[in-house]
Amino acid sequence: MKLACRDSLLDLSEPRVMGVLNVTPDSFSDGGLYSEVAAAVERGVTMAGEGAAIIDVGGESTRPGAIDVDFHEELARVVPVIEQLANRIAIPISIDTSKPEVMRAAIAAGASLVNDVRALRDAGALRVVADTGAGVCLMHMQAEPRTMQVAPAYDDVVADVRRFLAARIDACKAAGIGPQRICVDPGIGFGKRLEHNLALLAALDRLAEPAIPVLVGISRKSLVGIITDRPPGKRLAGSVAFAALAVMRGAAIIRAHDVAETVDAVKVASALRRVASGGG
Ligand code: 7PJ
Repeated sequence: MKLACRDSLLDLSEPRVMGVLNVTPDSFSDGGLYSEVAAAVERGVTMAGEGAAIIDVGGESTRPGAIDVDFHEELARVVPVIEQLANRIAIPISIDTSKPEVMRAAIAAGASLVNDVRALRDAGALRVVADTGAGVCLMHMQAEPRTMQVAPAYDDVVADVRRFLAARIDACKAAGIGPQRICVDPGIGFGKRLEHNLALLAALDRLAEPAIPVLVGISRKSLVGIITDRPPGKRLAGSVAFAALAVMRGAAIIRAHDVAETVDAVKVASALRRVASGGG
């Protein structure tokens, strides 16, 4: 399996890790630590050295309750980081945004993958990805970050998410974005209770047709906190355990803050998955 991102083809024959690079002052786990450009760039270079296959740069917090960021401010945060990082690392850089203006500027600065928690539903977003040849991660979210954890409800969460992702894949294809450029994500914690998150993780191999890679972000999230009774800074072991299990369930890309540890867990799970699926 491969993911086409502009002029590069990301090899997903082995599962990969996407390193999270927040350049937001209010991200719940990094607390603005990397808000300064130089520090953010160094952090990205470090994650690439630790084995990340993608660096995901985000300038807008999507944590539950987060306030919308003005797009000028988001641009001012992410563009310099992407420009400098693109000169330092050879792996694809993704831009975590829903705003078409930010997507376009980030791609011009060197990003080749759009990671959109709104799955390109904002006006003009499909056009930017279609025009630029960027890859895209289509994520499911119920409601909006400000309200999504108030009362998440589904008839059948797996069927609902699968239907949503299939509709967004169709919208991409209609806009001229080929399936080789698309990966999908169930959006763990985005308008979901613990039981919804667990049902989706148990059904990762049923969320899309087998040729479409599945990306999952579990790192430090509240489901890990609920299960292990740990605050965000103490969720490494729980996050890494989930990463390994998500790979066993078919995940192609794991989005994580703790890259070195997650890379090891993903390698271990991948070795076992190969044997379990008869691949030797
Ligand atoms: C995700 C994301 C995720 C994708 C965030 C956090 C919250 N993008 N952006 N999937 N989560 N594709 O990192 O905890 O799960 S922001």
